[in-house]
Amino acid sequence: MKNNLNKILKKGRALFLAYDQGLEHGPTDFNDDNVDPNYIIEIAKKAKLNAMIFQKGIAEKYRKEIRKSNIPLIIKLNGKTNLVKGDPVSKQLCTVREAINLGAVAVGYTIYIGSQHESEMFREFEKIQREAHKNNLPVITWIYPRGKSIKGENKNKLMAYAARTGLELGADIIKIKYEGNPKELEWAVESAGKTRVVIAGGIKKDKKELYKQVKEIMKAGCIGLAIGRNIWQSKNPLEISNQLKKLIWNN
Ligand code: FBP
Repeated sequence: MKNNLNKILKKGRALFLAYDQGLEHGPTDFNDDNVDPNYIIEIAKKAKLNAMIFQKGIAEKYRKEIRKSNIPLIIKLNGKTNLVKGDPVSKQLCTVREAINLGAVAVGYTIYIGSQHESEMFREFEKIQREAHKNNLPVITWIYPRGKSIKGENKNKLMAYAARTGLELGADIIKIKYEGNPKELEWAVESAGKTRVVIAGGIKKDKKELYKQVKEIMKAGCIGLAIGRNIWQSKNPLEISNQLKKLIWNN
């Protein structure tokens, strides 16, 4: 595959702005400002972030504004609401071809390892990965251990399983959650081999706590973050973005 990762990485590192929470959690994550996709596009543009991550609907409706921002677009190809209970499954909502036509330079896909529906997502991902690579598009895979069968498992230990799954399935970048143990995260990065690792932000935390975690994340060998709420729920998203950039690139 021709390496198009340079379109979304800078000096091998990344700060991606995630904004698919409207589907995943509902508008409960939003206020009057950040409910508007234009607010997110402006943050990405002003803070010169590596890329923005949207679902197909936002990519379509805000196409003009996204193009004008000159910030690379990553389209998330699957998704789900949190209204359905039980073991999660996230199915494809947009094709690789549609994503390319909407201007995406990379695509994203979530897999819930441990879910009883894991194999359905594996099957779908396998086709997406092949088509994306045929078109020189990097694939970012959100890998979150979920479901009844992982109850009681050590979340820190599962980071490495998630990371390794990404390598085995052919992801270019995997996005995992940091569970707080730096040594286990280092092992996860090692387990991911040549697949790069970025970390999700999670619910909005105190700035100091966030910066401390990012230092640990970078020290463990991750290439950066794919983060949403901690930036766009902040009263000062540009200040947070600039500080995160310092921690990612000056480390
Ligand atoms: P945040 O930084 O806001 O946590 O976003 C990261 C992310 O992976 C989003 O892309 C996604 O919508 C959300 O987390 C899913 O989180 P969860 O499945 O834990 O509710």
